[in-house]
Amino acid sequence: MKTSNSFAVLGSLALAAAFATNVYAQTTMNKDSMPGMDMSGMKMAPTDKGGMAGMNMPGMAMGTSVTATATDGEVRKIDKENQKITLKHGDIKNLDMPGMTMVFKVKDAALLDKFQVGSKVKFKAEKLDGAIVVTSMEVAQ
Ligand SMILES: [Cu+2]
Repeated sequence: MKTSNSFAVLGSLALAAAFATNVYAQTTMNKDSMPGMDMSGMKMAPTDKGGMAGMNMPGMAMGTSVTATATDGEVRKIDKENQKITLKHGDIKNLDMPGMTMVFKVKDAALLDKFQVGSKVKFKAEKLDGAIVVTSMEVAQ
């Protein structure tokens, strides 16, 4: 009983945090803030043990800049006409999505010019208007 209650609370907090993430990510996309982004993304992971720690996260996150976490991926297919890319990706923490291969929309078609099938990339994906969109991507070193 107790457990399922706190899960429900954690779940809605995680949702609220994810929503805030989307809003912030659109306004803070410059590369300089990447180290900060990674940190806040990790703190927000709703899978951490410990309910108390989980309760504190959204408040902490709101004080700093909350953004999408950079995710590792590999390009499987590029569809410039439809502004889509197929990526084999690792866990996308800000979307609470496990690793898989899937098609993403890209925010800007020009983003696709830098990559080829087989490129190893670091990318950020966010939910915009119900669709999961790659908002930034760069070749992984
Ligand atoms: Cu996926």
